[in-house]
Amino acid sequence: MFRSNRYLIIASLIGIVSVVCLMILYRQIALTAMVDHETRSNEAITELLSKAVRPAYLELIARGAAVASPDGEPAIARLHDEIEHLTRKSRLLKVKIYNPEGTTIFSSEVSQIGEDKSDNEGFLCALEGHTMSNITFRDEFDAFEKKFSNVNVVSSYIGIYADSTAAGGGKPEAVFEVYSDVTDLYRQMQHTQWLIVIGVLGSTAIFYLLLLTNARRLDRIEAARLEEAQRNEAQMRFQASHDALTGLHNRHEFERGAERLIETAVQESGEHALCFMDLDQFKVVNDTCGHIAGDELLRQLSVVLQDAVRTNDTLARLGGDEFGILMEHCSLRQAHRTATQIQRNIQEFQFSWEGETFQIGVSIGLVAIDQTTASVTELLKHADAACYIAKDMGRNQIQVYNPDDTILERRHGEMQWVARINQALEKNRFTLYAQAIEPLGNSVDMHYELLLRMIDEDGEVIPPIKFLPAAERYDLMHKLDVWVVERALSLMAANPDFINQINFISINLSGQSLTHSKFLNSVITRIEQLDFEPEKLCFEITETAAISNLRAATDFINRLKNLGCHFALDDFGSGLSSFGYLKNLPVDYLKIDGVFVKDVAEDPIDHAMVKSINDIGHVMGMKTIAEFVENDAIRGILRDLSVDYAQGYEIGKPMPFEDVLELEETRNRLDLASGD
Ligand SMILES: Nc1nc2c(ncn2[C@@H]2O[C@H](COP(=O)(O)OP(=O)(O)OP(=O)(O)O)[C@@H](O)[C@H]2O)c(=O)[nH]1
Ligand SMILES: [Mg+2]
Repeated sequence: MFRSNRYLIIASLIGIVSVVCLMILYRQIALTAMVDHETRSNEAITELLSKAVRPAYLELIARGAAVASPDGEPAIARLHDEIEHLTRKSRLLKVKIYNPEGTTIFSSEVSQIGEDKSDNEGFLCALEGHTMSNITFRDEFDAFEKKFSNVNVVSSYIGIYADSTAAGGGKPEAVFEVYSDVTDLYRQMQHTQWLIVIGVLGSTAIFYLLLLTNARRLDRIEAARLEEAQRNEAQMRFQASHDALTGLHNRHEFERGAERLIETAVQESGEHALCFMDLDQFKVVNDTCGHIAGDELLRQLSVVLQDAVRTNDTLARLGGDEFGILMEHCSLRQAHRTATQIQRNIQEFQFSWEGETFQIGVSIGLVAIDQTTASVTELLKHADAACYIAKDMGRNQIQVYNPDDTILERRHGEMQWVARINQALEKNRFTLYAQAIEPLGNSVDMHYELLLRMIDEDGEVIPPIKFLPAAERYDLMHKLDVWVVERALSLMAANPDFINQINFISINLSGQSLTHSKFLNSVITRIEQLDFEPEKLCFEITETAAISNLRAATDFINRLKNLGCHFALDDFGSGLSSFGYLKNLPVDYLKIDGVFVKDVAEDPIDHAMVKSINDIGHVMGMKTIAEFVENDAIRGILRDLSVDYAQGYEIGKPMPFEDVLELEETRNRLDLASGD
């Protein structure tokens, strides 16, 4: 029951009690008023009556005890007749007369004559000069010669004085007791009382009916509000523990579950397992069909996963394309079987979006939860490490965590590099090297590629091979790109003479930066701020980065090309390599991957590869650049194949940008001198 109803019941009870009390009060007041009114009426009638029969009652008083046997007493009979005659048309039913000593000297009911009333309260009151009245109900009442039944009578004791002016002064000469019939009055009063009761109760009932209707309405509103509040609370509780996209548990809930399992493993010596999954190449779906498609894939995969787990297992989306399962009371062997089944289910699942179909792979890391598990953080770190190995082994693999794994050591090493890269970025401990790219034909279009180096705490130069894998793995490439672009543009703006002498400067960009629209805008703004020719800038992107972010890459290239910048496709031929993609990438230069170039003199296959890449590039209107040109023989072959540019130790090793500036200056000076 709701509160307003409860209040209404209490109010009803109070209302009923109030009505009853009011009725009792009304009845009391009405009775008192009626008796008062009747008393005054009795006094008036008695005064007249006493005057009329004074000689008769005085005679009887004077005779005193002689009236002991009233039957047949003529004086009494006369008085009786006189009084009856006088009161015939009044409401007086009975009259009694007492002498001042309290003896009944007359009564219209003859049998009462002679009774002693000297100690009667009414009589004593009348002796004092006051009239006392009482109302009583009689089921039978003798009045003169008649008998009445069910009557209400008011009886009044009234003192009669010889001299009416002495009333209230001395003793009365007689006391009259008269009974008047108030049955009709009393009935009328009761009738009125019932009318009031009915009226009050009726209006109260209507009032309560209205209140009840309102209370019901209020209760309904209150119930709806309560229901909504409960629904909101349940929804909030759900949102706090579930992932909004898939409806699975979220990371927070998963970690709580893992904590519980670690505790039970200690207490009950139980064995549980954690399965960590990261989808393979999920980015491809996002990049080719958009994020909405990616989201839909995640949703559909959640259903596939849900079907594969037991009801008491906890399945959660841990973030991005990562999922986790807590397998309760499950050995590693059993967990491996489930993971294999999950992997099979995911592979069999085909995701279709706007005519394109994708087959998804998943890399899985498995870890046991037992007494040795130290904490949730460590557990997740191990699961992530095992998944990393699964990725490293070629993806779509299951790897059980083993602390002795050498790959884990490598990963640990990478983690340390992450800290060092961040520190170096903070302290600006990076520098740019430059390597020459020389034309192989008659052209004089010399240009340079800028290469990143880290300077360690002791001032040693660290080659990129040491820190780039960690930067790539832990999403730091974009930060490095931001640093490189800013530094390169500043150097170029600060050395206009050098820039004028060369064709352009190449800067490498990672796949991560291609998808950053903010980055693209900041590059454009910076080029405009520094006020140099965008034609002097060439961006190199790797074939793999461009293909796996095809849409973003094409957009990126087009916007900067509109400004005048050039683009080169780096390491072409080594990656996912499809000439088909090339048609979609509006680049100006094609850099033939060094792996084909370095053995081009000895290996006919490499020779054929270089030749076909070069031919295709030319057909598409691109210029070609061969990397890894390490000796003159290679340079000769490339020239024969009509490759446009060469880069490698034979042409020039990478050197600090400042050294290149100096070298160019010296060369210029020498050129000028020999010209003189
Ligand atoms: N559609 C969609 N994409 C997301 C969401 N959260 C993260 N991603 C994307 O998911 C991708 C996950 O990246 P990774 O797992 O590192 O890359 P991957 O392409 O799956 O490659 P590997 O895992 O290395 O095989 C990133 O591109 C994120 O932008 C999301 O809620 N919806
Ligand atoms: Mg992934």
